[in-house]
Amino acid sequence: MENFLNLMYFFGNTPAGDDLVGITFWIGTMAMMAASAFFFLSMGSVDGKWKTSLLVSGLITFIAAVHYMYMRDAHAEGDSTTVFRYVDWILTVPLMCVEFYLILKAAGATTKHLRDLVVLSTIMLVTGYVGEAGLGNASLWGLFSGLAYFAIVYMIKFGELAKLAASAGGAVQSAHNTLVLFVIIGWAIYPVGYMIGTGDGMWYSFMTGLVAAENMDFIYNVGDSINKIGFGLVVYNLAVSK
Ligand SMILES: *C/C=C(C)/C=C/C=C(C)/C=C/C1=C(C)CCCC1(C)C
Repeated sequence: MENFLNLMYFFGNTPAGDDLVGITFWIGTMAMMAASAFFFLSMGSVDGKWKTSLLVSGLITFIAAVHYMYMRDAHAEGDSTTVFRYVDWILTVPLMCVEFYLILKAAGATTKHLRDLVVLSTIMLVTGYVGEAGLGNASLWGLFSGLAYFAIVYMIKFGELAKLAASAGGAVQSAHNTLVLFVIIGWAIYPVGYMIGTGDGMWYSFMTGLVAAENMDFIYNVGDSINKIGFGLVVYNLAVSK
């Protein structure tokens, strides 16, 4: 019993029933942990060429699980989660770029493609951090971030990577196309959360009128679960396809 209680302490205190953000940090931690175990354990049963892709899927959700524990505690203390959030993203989003590269490597993707994606995602996140942490005008820095986001979408949807995916065809092409959809639809959740969280006094303050600013973390948590676990499942699906 004592050990069980210690274990529960490790997972943290359960949040109050009406604390939606706290509950999603708590459930998010569990979901990311479960997904990591699934992706790591699946490595043993897939073709050798996909093992690294599954390893990366597991690392993405594992890194998020660890940051969710910190964010859950910070939230429970009433502290800001912004630094943990962006440290998580600066590690996991480049790993998502690695997934695009690994999937298309056999079709001719080069480390230059990977570098371009990583540079763009770093610009997207660093400029977003400046705006969200209040180090600069949130609207202006959010715009810079959005431009880098569009450049990423362009690269994978219309650029060379899209052409390589088309040349590969079959399961590789459809996995690439599904990941592209995650980036276009799933990643678009984040700028919405950002506008809600930073809307005060901005031209987009109507967003905060729709959903209160405190819900920014809730929106980010939903986005993370969809995107991080979703990305991993697309890769898993490719790895087990014939
Ligand atoms: C696992 C975490 C992921 C996939 C995080 C993705 C984050 C973004 C796509 C963030 C984008 C932003 C903008 C496009 C503009 C406003 C600032 C950001 C950083 C929220």
